[in-house]
Amino acid sequence: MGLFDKLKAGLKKTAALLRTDIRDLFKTQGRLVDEVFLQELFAILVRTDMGVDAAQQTVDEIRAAYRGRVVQMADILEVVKARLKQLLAQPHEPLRLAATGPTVIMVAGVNGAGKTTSIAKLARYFLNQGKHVVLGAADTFRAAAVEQLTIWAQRLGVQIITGPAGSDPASVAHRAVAHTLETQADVCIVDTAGRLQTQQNLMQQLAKIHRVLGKQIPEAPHEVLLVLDATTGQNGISQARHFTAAVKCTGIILAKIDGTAKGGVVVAIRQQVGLPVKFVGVGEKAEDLEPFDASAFVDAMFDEAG
Ligand SMILES: Nc1nc2c(ncn2[C@@H]2O[C@H](COP(=O)(O)OP(=O)(O)OP(=O)(O)O)[C@@H](O)[C@H]2O)c(=O)[nH]1
Ligand SMILES: [Mg+2]
Repeated sequence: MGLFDKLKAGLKKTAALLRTDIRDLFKTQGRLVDEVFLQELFAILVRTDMGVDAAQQTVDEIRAAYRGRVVQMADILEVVKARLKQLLAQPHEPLRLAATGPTVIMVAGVNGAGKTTSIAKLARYFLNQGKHVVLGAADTFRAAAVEQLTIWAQRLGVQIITGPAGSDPASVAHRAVAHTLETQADVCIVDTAGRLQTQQNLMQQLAKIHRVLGKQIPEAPHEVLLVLDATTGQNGISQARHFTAAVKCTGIILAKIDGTAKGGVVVAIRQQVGLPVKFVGVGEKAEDLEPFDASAFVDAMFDEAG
């Protein structure tokens, strides 16, 4: 499957809902743009979870362009897509890699968001580029978490550094980077816990891991990727605020976009969280990770709406 096809498959639920909704809007050939039409369109856009603000801006633009005129579906889609692409625009930022020596990536997010799976996907992404990858299983809170990452490491054929359950996660992270340096691997990806006894403990732990990595390699971690679960909708926005308060996150991986019809949430996230979306997760397999591209994303969302 090509990149766009995979994205399309990932956004199938969102596109299907939009397709039905937008077709309903145009039951007759063409439609008069009046306040009733604009309200209906607003409701459709809000249902994608893009946020009231983005939906309002889009509807305002359509009102300004077409009020009192009869339009076809294609006219409306063109304006909606252009506006969303504009709202999603971000500096083209691929992952920041170390200029020399290994790149260290720390991955954070609430429990169940998709961290461990996303790490496997990132590992696959780097392996595809011929890079050597080391994983650090610094989620020592749950024994099953280490097991899960170990299974991925075996499947992908990459090295993994673990510690006993309950041991200091920062020490696991430290050993993972040490191993990366020793073996001259290219990338070290560090998994972290999504839940501890308290939220405060979790945030302190993340901050400590971050500090330890920075002591080993001055620029590390080169990326701190926050994994958000698209199926929890705009919850992700408040999660992002909590995490960025504890560690400086550098980008978002929006996981499980395939599990929701509310793919528009990426717009709300982009608008309200000052972080670039670097990847979207489109399934449970290691290859189900797509670099984020605003234009392709919007096209896939509205695929076949016309
Ligand atoms: N459909 C789909 N499922 C996903 C995706 N990413 C992760 N999952 C699933 O979501 C569930 C949780 O993923 P994990 O990677 O274990 O999440 P985590 O953040 O590491 O969870 P904790 O370690 O408990 O904090 C698993 O069943 C994954 O297979 C995705 O992009 N699409
Ligand atoms: Mg995990």
